[in-house]
Amino acid sequence: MKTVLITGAAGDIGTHLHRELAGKYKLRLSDKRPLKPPKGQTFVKADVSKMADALRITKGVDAIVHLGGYSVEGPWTSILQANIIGCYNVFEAARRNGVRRILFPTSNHAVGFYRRDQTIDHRVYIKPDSRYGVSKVFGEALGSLYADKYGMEIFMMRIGNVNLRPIDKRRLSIWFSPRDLAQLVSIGIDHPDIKFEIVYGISRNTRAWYDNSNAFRLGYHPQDDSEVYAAEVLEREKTSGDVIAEAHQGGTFCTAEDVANPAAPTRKRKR
Ligand code: 15L
Repeated sequence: MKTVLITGAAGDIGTHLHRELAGKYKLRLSDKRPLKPPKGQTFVKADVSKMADALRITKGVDAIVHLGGYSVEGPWTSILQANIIGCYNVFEAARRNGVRRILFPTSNHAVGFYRRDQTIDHRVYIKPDSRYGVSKVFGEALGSLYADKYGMEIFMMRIGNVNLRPIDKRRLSIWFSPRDLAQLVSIGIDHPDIKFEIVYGISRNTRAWYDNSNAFRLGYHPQDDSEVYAAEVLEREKTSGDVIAEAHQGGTFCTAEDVANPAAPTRKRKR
């Protein structure tokens, strides 16, 4: 059984992922927040913005799913620390420890300034919609470098929105159910022929803005479609009056300086 490190395991995506992958891999969970690991999984507390921590947690694993980071638009210092320095440390620690395979959750916000009437595939030029989106593009570029220069195997998932159900109109296009997430991550871990791939992390949504043929080529067969929830979602939907947000795939990330941080919902943040 492969040993897989999941960083950011206490976050939203991490929680869905380690529940879905339980029993399939030997999971080593890591986060800077405390986490009680489910039976059969281990937990190591670590802050990957420190290289020593990154080196410690990446030792002896077969693959890394690097979810740890600042997950929305926000202050540059937080993004720099978590998504630029932290991301570099994980890739570099993996290289030094001889770990070949890294799965990186880049984001729909790396390409969020494409319009909603456009269909894009994995080859389009990047169009980040936020500082956060730029930090995800940094991760994509770093992955490309580590694949070409060091022969590492890098699987980039431009993730939409992971949730039990799609929460609004925009998310009908980018919803990613937990079981489809687990399937795509398993392909990223187990596919024998990964050098550097970009795929979209979404379910088989009727309203998708992505041509996800690269994921399908690698064997992805998503089971869920947000359309099942469309009527109830659209009934609740109110227009925000933000024409830029509503015209572009990245939504409010295209205009907001700060998007509510699910990891710290009550804390006041300094700029
Ligand atoms: C993301 O990249 C974020 O990490 C997540 O919190 C959501 O905001 C998601 O995008 C989204 O676009 O819904």
